[in-house]
Formats: sequence, structure tokens, C-alpha cells
Amino acid sequence: MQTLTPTEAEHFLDKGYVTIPGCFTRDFAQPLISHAYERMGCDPNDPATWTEPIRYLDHAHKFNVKELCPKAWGAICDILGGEDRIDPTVRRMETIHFSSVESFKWSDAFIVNFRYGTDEPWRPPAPDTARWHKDGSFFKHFLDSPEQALLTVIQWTDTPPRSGGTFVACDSFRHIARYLAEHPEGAEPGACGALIDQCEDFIELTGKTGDLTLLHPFTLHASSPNPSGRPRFMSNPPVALKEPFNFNRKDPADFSLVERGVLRALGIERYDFQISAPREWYGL
Ligand SMILES: O=C(O)CCC(=O)C(=O)O
Ligand SMILES: [Fe+2]
Repeated sequence: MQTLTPTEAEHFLDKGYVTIPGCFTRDFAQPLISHAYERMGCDPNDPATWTEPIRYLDHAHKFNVKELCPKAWGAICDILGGEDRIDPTVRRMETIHFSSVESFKWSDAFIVNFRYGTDEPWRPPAPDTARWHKDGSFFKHFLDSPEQALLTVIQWTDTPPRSGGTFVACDSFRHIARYLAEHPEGAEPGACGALIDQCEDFIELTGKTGDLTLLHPFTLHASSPNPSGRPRFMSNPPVALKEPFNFNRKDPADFSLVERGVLRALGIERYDFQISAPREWYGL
């Protein structure tokens, strides 16, 4: 580990995520948020102009993560086993994005939660309170899939409790690891969501502007209701690998934290996983 402390690395293995606070300042975020309001045709001070409960924006500006926040990039590299394993482009994702998605860059492709889910009283995260999913609607999912190797959540606005912070099922990655190990033929993108019924450890990702949470790529998560009256801005830039995860490395010291998390969930030290059906990618 170059950047994460042993405690942080263990937290990732145990809880499935680690948070790096303060990756950028409010002064950095604010102009991007103001520009996003312009792009959406909304007035930040007039809720009547917030016409939709939740909006997904395309990129307008991109930033090299290593330059913006070396610590964040270091943590990403630690979790994935080094920069040389990371694919600069998230290949094939261009089928569902207007412009290309790059592993080394963050952007203002915000998900703006204005008042999602406010037609019902707020309830804490639980199997029946959200639309749980594993990210990666553009590929068939295997245990070793390289396309979306990390789930990231960047807070662009302060997100106190009950304010639209992403719901996360921390223990879900272990259930999904076992499910995908049992399905070497691959699983459709939506198939993993049903495993939420087995999960017990739920959190709401609260935080401050500039906080980054790195989650195991198998983690089930969902948009959460935001009755706060304050729009929540986040982005979730994916990171892809050049090669599939490898659970059978010769030297155990070479396993990435994501790989170690899977092996621990399976209760084994190494695993010669082989896919039994071709990889597939989907358009819209
Ligand atoms: O809105 C959020 O907090 C999460 C959104 C999300 O998970 C997604 O769009 O894939
Ligand atoms: Fe998601």
C-alpha cells in the first residue's frame, strides 16, 4: 500500500468501502455546480424551476485525478493493485454515454438529487426501501469483469443524513462474490439486485463537499430519498482495468484489495476462476 494505511485497507476489506475526505475544496466545486444549474436551465434559489426529482448530466469539464488529488488517485491505485493495471478508457461505455469516460479523470457528470422519492415518508436503507443495483448496465457480469472495477462516490455538495446520500449495502459485495463464483456463465446486469434480501449492513453515504468514497465494485447501492429541500450533487466515475481480475496470482502479495475482498468472501486463498461463456456488451 502506498497511500492507504493498514487500517483503511482493512476497512475496505471488512466494510467494503473507504472514504478519503477533502479531495477538493468548495471553491473548486462551486463554479462547476453553478454551471450545472445553467446547463439544466434551473435557478438554484427557486425550487419551482427544479422540474425533475433527479437529473443525470453529461460531462462539461474533466479533471485529471492525479493532478487534482494525488491522495485520491493513490487510494484508487492501492485498491486496484497499481496504476499499470488501470485502463485509461472505460472501454465500451461509450455506448451509453455521449462522450468518452476515462478512468484517470473526474468530471462534472453530476447526478443531481433534487427531491427524489419524496412521495413517501423517508425510511432508512433496507432491502425494500430502494432500487438496489450493481453498476455496469453495459456488460455481462462475471466474477472477474474488468469493465467496472471500482464504484466511486464523490460528494460535490455537503450531504448530511436524510438528504439524498447514496444508500449502500456494505455486505452485499460478499453475497455477489459468491453468486458470481457460482455463475461462471455470467449474469445479466440486473440479476444481482435480488441479492439485497440477504444483506444486513446498510448505510447512507453522508459527507462533505470533496469527500470521496471508494467501494468494492460488486456493492449494491441506490439513490435515496431527499426530502431536505437541498439538491444533492454527486458523481460516480467508474474505473476500468486492462485485464480481468485475477484470483489466482502466484504471489499473494500481488492480489489487489478488490481481489482479496472476493477471496475472503469465498473463504479461500486463491481461485482459478474461468468464465464458461463469452463476455458480452450491451448498448442502450
Ligand atoms: O443517486 C445516487 O445516489 C446513486 C445513483 C446511482 O447509483 C447510479 O446512477 O448508478
Ligand atoms: Fe449506481
